[in-house]
Formats: sequence, C-alpha cells, structure tokens
Amino acid sequence: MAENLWNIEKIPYVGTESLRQGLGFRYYDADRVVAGKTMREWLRFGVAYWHTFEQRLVDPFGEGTASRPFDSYSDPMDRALAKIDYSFDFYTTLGVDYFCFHDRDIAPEGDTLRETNAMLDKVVDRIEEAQKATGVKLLWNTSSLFTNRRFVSGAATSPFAEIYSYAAGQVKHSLEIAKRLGAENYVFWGGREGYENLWNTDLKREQDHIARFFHMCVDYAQEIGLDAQFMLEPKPKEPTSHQYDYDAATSIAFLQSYDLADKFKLNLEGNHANLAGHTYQHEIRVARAAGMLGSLDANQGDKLLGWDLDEFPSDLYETTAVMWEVLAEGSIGPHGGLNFDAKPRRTSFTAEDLFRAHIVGMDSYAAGLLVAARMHEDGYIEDLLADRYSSFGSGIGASIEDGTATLASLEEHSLDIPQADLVAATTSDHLECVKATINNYIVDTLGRA
Ligand code: XUL
Ligand code: CO
Repeated sequence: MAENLWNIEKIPYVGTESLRQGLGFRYYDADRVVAGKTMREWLRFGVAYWHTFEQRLVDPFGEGTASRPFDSYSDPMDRALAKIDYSFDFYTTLGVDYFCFHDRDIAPEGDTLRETNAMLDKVVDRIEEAQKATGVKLLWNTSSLFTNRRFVSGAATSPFAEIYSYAAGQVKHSLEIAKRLGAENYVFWGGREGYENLWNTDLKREQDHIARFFHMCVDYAQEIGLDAQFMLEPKPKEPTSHQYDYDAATSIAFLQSYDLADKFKLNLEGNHANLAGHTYQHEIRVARAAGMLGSLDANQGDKLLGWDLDEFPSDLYETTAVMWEVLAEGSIGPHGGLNFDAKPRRTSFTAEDLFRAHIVGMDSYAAGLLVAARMHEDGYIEDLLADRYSSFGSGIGASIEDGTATLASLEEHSLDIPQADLVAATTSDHLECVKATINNYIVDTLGRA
C-alpha cells in the first residue's frame, strides 16, 4: 500500500490548549475510555466514499471547485483504482476504522450489467487487498439505484418492469460484494423510491413491489450466508417530492406491515431528520423505542438553506443529544457507526479541507460523547424523567400501566375530583432551566476536557 499520498502526517490528538482548530484533534482521543468503552468503540467513525472522493463540490448554480490529488488521471478505470489507494491512505492518516460506498462510486459503468460487474469486481479486488493491508473495515455498502437515467422513475418502485429487474440484478451483485468485503451492515436508501405526482402513481402497487424486492434481498442474503445488518435510510423528499421512507416512524410502519421488521433496522441521518421537520434526536428516539436503531449518517443541515446540504457536523448541542441517546442505548446499534455522509462547503475546496472537515466532525462527536457521558453519570435527565412520570408508580397510575384499569375504573376514580386538585396534579417542567442545564453541561464539561 502506497503511503502519504496526501502529503499529510497522521492526524494527532493535540488536546485543548489552542483555541484555533488545525490538523489535530482537540477531543477525539481514540483510546480514551469514556463510560466504560474507548472513544473509538463508541463512535466507530466511517468515511463516505461518495462525498470524500467523488464529490466535486458543485451546487445548482456552479461547477465543482474541488481540487483533489487524483484529478490528473484521465482513464476512468485507472482513476478508479488509484482512488482506492488514496482512500485507504486517507482513512489511516485520519485514523478512522470504517468506510462506506455505493457500487457506482467506486467503478465506472459499462454498457451492460455484465460489463459493469466485471469492472466493479476489479476495483473490489483492490479494496480487498487494501482492507487486508490496513485493517480498515466496511461499515456498509449500498447500491446506487438513482443516479443513472434509467432510474428516472425509481428502481424497485419504478412503473417499468425492465428497470425493476435490472435493479434487482444490480443489488444481487452488491450483496455478493458485501459478503466478500465483510460488510457489517447493508443500506437501502430509496434514492428515487417515491413519487413526483400522485395522479399518475399507484402508491399501493409500488409499495407492494418494493416490499417484494426487500424480501428477495433477505432471501438472497440467507442463501449466500451474508449476515450484514440490513437497514433502511429514511428521507422525506429530495430527489422526489415524496419519498416512501419519509421518516423513522413511516419506515418502521412500512417494515412492520410487510413482515420485514425483524430483518431491518434504520440508518438515520441528521439532515434528513430536519427535512422531515424533526430533530435528529427525535428520529433516533423513535427508532430506539421500536428497537430499530441501526446506524447513523452524521451530518447537519443549515437553517437558512432548505435542502439536503450534508454539512459536516459541528453543532455541539446536536452531537450531545445524539450521543446521549447512544449512551442510553448502549451502542449506536448492533453494528452501527457514525458515517460522515457529509461534504465540505464549496468554498472549502482544497484536499486538506477534507481532513479539516472530518476532524471537525469527529471532534464534535467526541465532545458530544464527553458531555453526554457526564450527564448520564449525574443522572440529570434520568432523575428528571423519573420525577415527571412518578404518578404512574403507584395508585391509579400503576393500574393504568399494569393493564388493570378500565374506562369504568378511571371514571369512578375521577368523577368527584375538583378542578383545583386536578390542576394541582400537574407541575411545571421548568423547561427553560432544562435547556440551560444542558448548556451548562456542555460549557463545563468541555471547559475541563
Ligand atoms: C442521500 C443519502 C445517501 C445514502 C446512501 O441523501 O443520504 O447518500 O446515505 O445512499
Ligand atoms: Co445518508
């Protein structure tokens, strides 16, 4: 394996002395033990191949600005192979243990699926060698069933049977690659699985089709002995005006109604949560409540720009909330990690900015972990919740929770209670102080880190 292709030294942990962020971690200290596990074990960072090595930093009004060390390769296959070397050197220089990719990120397409698969396999050979040489692992792979124009109206929900069939063949090969590279998870993001307009869409038929598609995938994984955790990745809109996997709750209901809930978990993304009108914490909490937390695509949006910006996470309030949920759960998911489904802004165009952006993302999550661990240690939220729901611990509340209450018993209990006593049974939550206390935990914990 060629080394130092990016001309950047291994990123060190430098601590918090300097306030100016550079090419070093302030908070992410991989082997530091926090709440019983190392930071590396809690966070399981992954690099998203499509953004970090493919993204040219285009926006709807302008061409790409990215400057990358592999730009000089003109032959698509030479370039694809060289990029694998660059990517593994990137992972080891940064110190991340995982990566994620779509089939179409890593190799060019031929004219037929057979030709495409042959090219893909050559690149996968190179990945397999690089994984062996470096120990870097595949958090998940996936199939791009949305980029090519044949997927204009979806893949497993396309109204065109030829396209559905092609997508199935494409995914079959991706599952074989997952098996070969030891993928810990396998993701299905419904790229164009949704509709532009309901008048020309048979919604029920399309949902039946995609459910059938997932059952075929489950069957094939079993057939080839692939034990990667399958995950759906919810997103409400963009590219289609309505995506079927709208949010965590919608995706869970879909999986339950098509008998797929025990085969899938969810891969949740911060910016997607916001597009659905939710916080990232909300999506994670909903998945946790259903036992469906699988993995996390770590990124954030921008309140002033309404689309899926995929910015690197830097919002400490959000990383604290996410890591609070993860600590409460015990892990990100059975095999989950924090995949940076994120790209630098168009104005951060140097190759070095790729490192800087990942460092900020990793530090923001390491900081969130430190704060959340302190909150759990103090039991602040746990105490607050115990107090807020304490009336369900005995008397009429206990009868509701243990299932012995009926409408009649509750009516009997309530008939003669005066309004003043009912009002007295409610207490203020002092919500502003709750928010300020979380601020205090952030400021104090990071001040001492
Ligand atoms: C798109 C998105 C995808 C998935 C994988 O918004 O998040 O990159 O993570 O297909
Ligand atoms: Co994503």
